[in-house]
Amino acid sequence: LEQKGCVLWFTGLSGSGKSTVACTLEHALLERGRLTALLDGDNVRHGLNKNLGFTASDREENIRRIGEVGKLFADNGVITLIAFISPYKKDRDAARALLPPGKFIEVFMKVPISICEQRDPKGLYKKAREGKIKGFTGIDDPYEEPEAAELVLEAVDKEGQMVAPQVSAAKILDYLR
Ligand code: GGZ
Repeated sequence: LEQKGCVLWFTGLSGSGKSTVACTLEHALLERGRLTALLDGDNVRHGLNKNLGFTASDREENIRRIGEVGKLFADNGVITLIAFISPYKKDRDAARALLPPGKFIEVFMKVPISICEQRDPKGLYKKAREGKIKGFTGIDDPYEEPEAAELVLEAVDKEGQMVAPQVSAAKILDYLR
């Protein structure tokens, strides 16, 4: 039996569409009979990592644990979709180093902060601008862009149209093939 486990590591600002694209891709993979898992803030920060906040060292520990969990899933043959801001390059690279070459696929959701802020689905950018949230990524906390991501997905196409999650998911599927 072929083992197809890997980690698809989505990185990008809050509101860049990481979870949305990961969820769309997961559905497409399930339709194709693949074994998948999806880790994101909604299922990890409320459980495994509920003792962690958003300081630099807590974000580092958040990503370290998620990287280790991703390795466990991937080693067990699961296509593991991981969607966290993961703002620090060194932390993403440490997660990458846990896996054999080719088994860690970094997907950079390259969305300008202006678009993330317009979307603001949870009103968090507004709160950050008002100073009600301190240390918000992209406002008063860093985001280090990937320099060598396997995939770079942009929010707007060459005609200036928003890219649908299905289109981004299809690009990742092509890459996996
Ligand atoms: C960034 C924050 C913060 C701060 C709460 N900075 O849009 P969301 O709500 O659902 O995604 C954000 C999520 C980020 O958690 P991650 O685990 O992905 O971050 S990291 O990888 O940096 O550890 C946002 C919400 O949590 N959130 N406070 N200060 N995002």
